[in-house]
Amino acid sequence: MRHIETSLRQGDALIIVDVQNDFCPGGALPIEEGDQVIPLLNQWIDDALLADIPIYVSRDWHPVNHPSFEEQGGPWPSHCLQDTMGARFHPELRVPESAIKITKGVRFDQDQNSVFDQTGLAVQLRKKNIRRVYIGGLAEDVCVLASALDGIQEGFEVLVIPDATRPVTPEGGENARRRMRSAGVRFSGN
Ligand code: VGL
Ligand code: ZN
Repeated sequence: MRHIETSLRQGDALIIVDVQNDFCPGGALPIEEGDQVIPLLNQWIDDALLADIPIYVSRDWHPVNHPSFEEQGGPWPSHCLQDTMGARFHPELRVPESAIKITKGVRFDQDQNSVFDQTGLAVQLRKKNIRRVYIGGLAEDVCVLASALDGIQEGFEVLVIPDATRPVTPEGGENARRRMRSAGVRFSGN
C-alpha cells in the first residue's frame, strides 16, 4: 500500500475506536470488512508516533448481562465480554506502548457508544491543548458516529478518516455520514 500523507500536527489527537476481534469477520458482532481498516490505521499510528501526536485507542468492554445485549432487551448479540479473546484488539492493529486506552461499555445501567461518554476524555484532551481529533475504527454508524458527534459537542474539530471505518449496515453508514456532516464533522482526504 502506498504510504499516505497525513496532515497531523501539534494540537491533534488520533482516536481509534473499538478495533476488536468481535467486530471483525469471525467475531460475535462482525462488521463486513471490519478488519480492512487496520492497514490504514497502522499508517496513521506510525505518522502519529513520528509527529508526537497522542494516540487514544478505545475498547468496548462489557460485563456479562450488559444492557446492550439482546437477552437483556438491548439491540446487540453478546459481544466484547471483558477479558475474552473477542474483546482483545485485533492482533494486526499495531497498538503502540504509548497509546492511551479508553475502556467503555462497562456500566451496568447503560451503554456508552461514545468515547467521550463519562470517560473524562474531553477534559483530558483540553488539558493537553488538543483542538482537533482524527477518528477511525468501528463501527461507523455506532461508536464512531457517537464519538464524532460528541467531539463536536465538546468543541473539538473532528475529522473522520473515511477509509479507516466501516458501518454495521450500508444504510446505517450513509445515515451516519449525513448526520456527521450536518453536525460539522469533516472527512479527511485519507
Ligand atoms: C459498537 C455495537 C455495539 C461499536 C459497540 O463499537 O461500534 N457497536 N457495541
Ligand atoms: Zn458494545
